[in-house]
Amino acid sequence: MKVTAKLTKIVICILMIFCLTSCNKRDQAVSVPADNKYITVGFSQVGAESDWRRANTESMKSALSRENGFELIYMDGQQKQTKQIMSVRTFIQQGVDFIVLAPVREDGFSTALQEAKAAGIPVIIVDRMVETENSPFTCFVGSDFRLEGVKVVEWLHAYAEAEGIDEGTLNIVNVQGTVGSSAQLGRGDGLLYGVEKYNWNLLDQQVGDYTQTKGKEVMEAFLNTYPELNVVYCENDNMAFGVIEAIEESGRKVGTDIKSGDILVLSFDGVSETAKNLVKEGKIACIGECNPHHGPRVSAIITSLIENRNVEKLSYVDESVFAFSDIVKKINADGQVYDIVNLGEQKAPEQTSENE
Ligand code: GYE
Repeated sequence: MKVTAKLTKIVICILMIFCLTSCNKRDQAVSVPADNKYITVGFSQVGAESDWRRANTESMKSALSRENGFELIYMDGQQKQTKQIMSVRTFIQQGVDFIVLAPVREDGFSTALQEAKAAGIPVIIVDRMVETENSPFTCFVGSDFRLEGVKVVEWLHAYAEAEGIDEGTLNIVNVQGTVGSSAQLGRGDGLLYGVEKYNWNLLDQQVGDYTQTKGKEVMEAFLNTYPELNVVYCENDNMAFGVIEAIEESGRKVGTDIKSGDILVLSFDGVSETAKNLVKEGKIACIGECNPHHGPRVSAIITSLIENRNVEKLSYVDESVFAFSDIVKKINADGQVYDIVNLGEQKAPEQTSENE
């Protein structure tokens, strides 16, 4: 027994020495204080407005955990830029090793980012972007929101063609995300590209701030003003949930049969089961997927920076397109072909009788 206890002590000592030397190696590369047991990361999150955001927060928290060697200081911006700027300043005062910022909008962060730069703290921008002029940051990882928009737009065009729907009869309203956020700017741009290319009628665009409640409010107003509307381009799934409620309460039908008077809903994210089930039912016709799992990506970036390895300035994640049926199998967006993932009821394979 005594021998086992001694051996255990020796193993613990070896492990401690190993840990200390590897921490020191990190210290040399990015000036993490030598007595720091963990890499401290201040993360300013946008808020908790959607299922996407909740999944993103979870991904960040689990990747940047103590178990993985991080001390995460998490701050919820409650969708307010002033709160996020305050968080960045607090992180600077606390002398964190890294700042991670998911900016609620693109403009308005330059002073705070210049202050972080002056303090020598690397800033990683996640999910949405900041405007690039005068806003210093180390690198960005997130989505190409315009491309997401173009994919959904190309799906709608291909669907209209496949169904023989005259595109001049498409009367679209846009339920927008938070104004000035990259997701709103990019997806909005994608829609305008489609409207111009295919001569669709864009009736109106109003802000729903990515929440179910506001999405519903905006849709109620649209339904009152535009009886001719037959397509809703909705800049996230949670707003789409509100949109669907509003349509159903108004007595109109949500669905994909535009010629028979259905209102067709398009959306973004595809993170929650609720959203995927709505696609299955045809209540959301198509979703441009938006990937929220940035935690492991951010931790890999931090590791690379610590080890003085090169990191890409801008990295965009791969995303696909979900639809209610396989009537459209592929689309071409910005010169690249994407397969459409059919979430609709799969037809059972045809039975073949053994006696045949
Ligand atoms: O689509 C939406 C959210 O920035 C990608 O923000 C994100 C968007 C996402 O709240 O649901």
